[in-house]
Parts: sequence; C-alpha cells; structure tokens
Amino acid sequence: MTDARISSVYRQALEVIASVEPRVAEATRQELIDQRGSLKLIASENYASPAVLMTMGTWFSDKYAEGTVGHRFYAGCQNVDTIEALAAEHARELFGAPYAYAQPHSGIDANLVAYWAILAHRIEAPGLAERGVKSVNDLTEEDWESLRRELGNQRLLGMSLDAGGHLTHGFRPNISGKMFHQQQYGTDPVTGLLDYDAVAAKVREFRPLILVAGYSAYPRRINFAKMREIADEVGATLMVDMAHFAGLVAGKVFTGDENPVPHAHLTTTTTHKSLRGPRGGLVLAQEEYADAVDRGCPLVLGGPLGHVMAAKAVALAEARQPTFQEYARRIADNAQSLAEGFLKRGCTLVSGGTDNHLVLLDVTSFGLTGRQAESALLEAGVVTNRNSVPADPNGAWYTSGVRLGTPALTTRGFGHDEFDRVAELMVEVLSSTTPGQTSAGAPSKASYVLADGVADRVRTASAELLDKHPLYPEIDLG
Ligand code: DSN
Repeated sequence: MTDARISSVYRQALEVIASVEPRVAEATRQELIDQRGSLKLIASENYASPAVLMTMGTWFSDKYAEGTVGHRFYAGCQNVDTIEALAAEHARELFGAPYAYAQPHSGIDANLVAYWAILAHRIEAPGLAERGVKSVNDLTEEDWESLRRELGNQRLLGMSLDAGGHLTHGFRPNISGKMFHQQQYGTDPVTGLLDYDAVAAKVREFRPLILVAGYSAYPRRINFAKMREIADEVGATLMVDMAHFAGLVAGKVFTGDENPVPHAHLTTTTTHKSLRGPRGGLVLAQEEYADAVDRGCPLVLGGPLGHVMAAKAVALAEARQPTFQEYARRIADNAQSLAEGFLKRGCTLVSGGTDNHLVLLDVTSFGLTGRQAESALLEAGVVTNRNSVPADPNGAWYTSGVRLGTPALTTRGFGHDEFDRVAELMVEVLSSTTPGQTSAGAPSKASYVLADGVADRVRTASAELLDKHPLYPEIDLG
C-alpha cells in the first residue's frame, strides 16, 4: 500500500537531485522501474526497507570518524559513537556474539580486518613472550623485521572458488591469495557435498594458521562445530564468512552446529544479502580477538561510513523482530520450491538440491555456458549471475552454471507456487536458447540465439507474478 509520507520524501529527494544533475535523478527513477519489472534471482542481492534506505541518505555521510567508539582521530564524533555503538549492540544481541565491529565497508573489507586481526593476535616474533614484551611500543627493529617475515609466511585454507568458496578465501587474484600461502579444499566430486574427512586430512597435511569456512555458491549447510574440531586439531583459527547466509543465522534457520557464531573464532558477513540491510560488512569475534579487530581502521579500512553504520543499526533492529524469523524460514522454503521446480523438469543441480537460500543450476544439459544462459535469461527479464560449477570445464569467465537465490523475491512476497512458476519460465528460456557463433563463424561461448517470441512471452508471464507482489509498494514516484 502506498505510504504518502514515504512517496513524498522520495519525490522531493528526486526533485532536489534533478535540480543539480537530472541524469542521476533519472537513472535512480529508472533503477526502481527496472528492479520492479524483473525477476531478481541474484543470490547476494535483496531489497532493503525504506527505513534502511532513508538512513543512508543523511549528513552522517559528512563526518570523518577514524578510530573506534570513544577513541576517534577527529573531534565531534559523539553522534557517530552513538550509531556505531548501536549497530554493534544490535549485532551482538542478534547473533549472540561476544564482540561486533560495524565499520567494514564491504565483505572483502570485513575479511581483511579479520585476517589482519588473526595475524596480529597469533603471530609473535620469536622470543617476545620470554622477554615479557607486551606492547608494540617495546618492539625493536629486529622484532619488526622478524614479525614482517612471519606475517608473510602464514598459511590459509579455504573452499575453492569452483566448489562455491569466495575469492577472498585465498583465491589467487585476490589479496588473500597473495598475502598467504594458500591451499583450497573442494567438494566431493560425486555428491557435490563438503567432505569433512577430506577437509580434515588436508588441514592435517597443510597445517594452516587460518581455516576459512563459508561460501558464496555452495547450496548446502555447513556443520561449523565439525569445522571447529578440524581447526582445533592443528591449532588453526576458524574464520567463517557467513555473508550469504547471515539472514538465515539471524532468522534462526541455522541453529546449533549450523550457526557459525559460537563455533568460529571470528565470523564475518556483509549486511546487504539475506540480512537485508545496507551495503556493508560486519566482523563478529570471540572476546580474545576484540582488540585486534578494533584496529581495523586505520589498519586496513578508510574512515567509517557513518550513514551506512546508522543504516546497519536500523537493519539489525529489523532483523531482531520476530517477523524476520518468518522471512528467513520462507527464504529456505522457497529455495526448496525452486530446486524442486527444476528437478521435476529434468534439470541438473549442483549437489542435487539445496538446503540454504541458493540453487546452482548446471546449464550444460541445455548445451549452454553460464554466460549464454545468463544473457538469454536477462533478455527475458530474469536477472541471475553465471557461476562456476565444481571442476568447471568452461572456467570462471564463461562458466557452466547460473546461481539463483531466493532472498530478494521472498522479500517481495513470492512463495512456493511463484517459485515453481519461476523455474518453469527459466526452463522455457533455456530450452529455447542455442549457442551462437563468433563473427568468424566459430562456436562461441558467449553469444546465443533465443527463439523468437520467448523473451516477450516470459516477460508477460513474469509481469503477472511481479504485479501481484509489488516492490516497494509504499513508494509511488508519480
Ligand atoms: N559478489 C558477492 C556475491 O555475489 O556472492 C560476494 O562478493
């Protein structure tokens, strides 16, 4: 239902923006139209509430606040202190974490803060403890030299990108793959599931300082109690990146061994995926890591974004409401419906299904690469992202899969029947798509041919679903 107050705020804001740069106002208006008119299945995206969106558009953006709550490098940070403390308090309460750090600007930043905190906490130059050195102020030049050697000589083990891990988990093109000696664990080639015995064997052999668990494209839950046992066997620090499934943890879908927070030494997340907040990151930690995490800014972060931390506080307050638990349960139920919708139509899913918020559809059975599938689906108004599948023959650029997530359309109110229909429409697009050719007439991994009329037919069918579940019904831009 349209809310006149909210509509009026946005209309006036767009007028103000248009008076300076009309093209930005127009693109902002168009973005809402585009998002309203497409089936958003990107597993890492969502729709934040108007309260969260509005909180980001304030004068907190104008303030520098490097440092931590109560210990800033700038004067006049009393209100930033208030909102950062609130965001951290909500995060601690929501996730049951001893410590929370609300400053990271993104997931990669949160992971960098955590990595450096682990290094700072765990690495010591030889002989420091014996000499009773407690403060960095007491380190000699030789100590620093030896620390530098140690820092650059640590091992990290994370899930491989093609098995569903994230590029910040030690993938070579990312700084995490360069600052650490890294190795990766994968999934079982037959079941597509994490094989804990294989992870344990790799950990025993590689003896990492950091064992990273978590994923951005693994469609299954993880037993974090087991991962902690595996880490403990060699004295490794367990870091869990729950960016994708933080909403399922917050909403108590993942509890007990599937809740990483009590088991991990440090847990990182973004706030904008299933958690449905502003774009940003968080680090949760056991108390012993708190001091090291607190050094995130200025160690690896630029000045904290006050307006975004304020929006994190609002979003986390929303996630503490009982309705968020219902939302999280529906995310997982809807992923099941989507997976069943594909399976009953003969499609291949990595790991044979899902028990979290995402489905990884292997499109090779349609004779397509992920890139071709992604483009054909987009032409029909279905927004997805191509994604590697385990041991992907098409590599990380063209890929063989598309990753699909339910958090965004669940926010719009989609349920079982709608997700089954989404699967049906996607299968119609993919089975009507054939690989194209390069300009020289060779087979192409990028171009595709979608049969005439299919895109229009699917767009019309999608519009029926989307119209029943309007996006931002509170907002009428006129
Ligand atoms: N880009 C995010 C995702 O799509 O999973 C993670 O960085």
